[in-house]
Amino acid sequence: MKTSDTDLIFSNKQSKIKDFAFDAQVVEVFPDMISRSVPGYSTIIDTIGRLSQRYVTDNSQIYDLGCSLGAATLAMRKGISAKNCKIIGVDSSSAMVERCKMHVSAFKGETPVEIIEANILDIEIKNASMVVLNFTLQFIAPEQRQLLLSKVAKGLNPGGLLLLSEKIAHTDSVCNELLVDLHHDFKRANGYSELEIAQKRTALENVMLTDNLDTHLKRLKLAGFNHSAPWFQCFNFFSLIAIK
Ligand code: GEK
Repeated sequence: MKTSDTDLIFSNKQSKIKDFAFDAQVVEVFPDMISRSVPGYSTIIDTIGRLSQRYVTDNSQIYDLGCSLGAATLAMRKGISAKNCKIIGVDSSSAMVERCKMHVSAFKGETPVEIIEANILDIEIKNASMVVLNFTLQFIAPEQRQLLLSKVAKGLNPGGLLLLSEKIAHTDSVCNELLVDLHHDFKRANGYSELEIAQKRTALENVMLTDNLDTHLKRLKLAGFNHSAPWFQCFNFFSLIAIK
């Protein structure tokens, strides 16, 4: 059923497709958009909550980088049993931050949450026991990615955890094509038309640049993580854990 929360952004033919932006129009339909577009999104959010129970330690900070409407923040606030912690959610979209603050304050929770409008490249990360980059690194310029991950590793306490979810490009072009097509099937099954799929793909072309799995694992190692592994894959969507 289509309601006012349904993502119809690319449903009409656009004469010129602009680069995708996290603006007020996207914020309005974001929960519908992400759940119909990202396979396994709810599993990943649930697992972030479960990991926070295991990894968040007393007197530490937790960062949700590119927090959008705060889904991961809220899952962690529910999962954390450690005392005297603080969750810091950061997003560079003012429309997202405004809506995220409203959304987070609608739920009760013991752990305090601060939602900040900032570029994650500019913020300081310190005394962290857990950091989440849930489908955000892919929007950062490729030449800045190593720097960002090194900053995250530096700000994590020993034993601290990074959860990194990304859309990934496979090096084998035949398999990559099949996995991209299976993802499009997933979107078709969730009610997106061929026109919507094609127009969104064009809008993302310049703003979402994907890496392959090997690049991600090498980058995590170089950043200073002692352990890393993918824990989730569906088609070309991955989620990795990395431990300092
Ligand atoms: C979730 N993690 O629901 N600094 C801060 N925020 C940024 C930057 C930046 N440089 N670049 C992009 N963003 C969320 C989903 S969405 C993924 C993350 C998607 C923000 C951007 O404004 C958007 O809110 C988010 O990163 C990416 O678990 O829509 O595919």
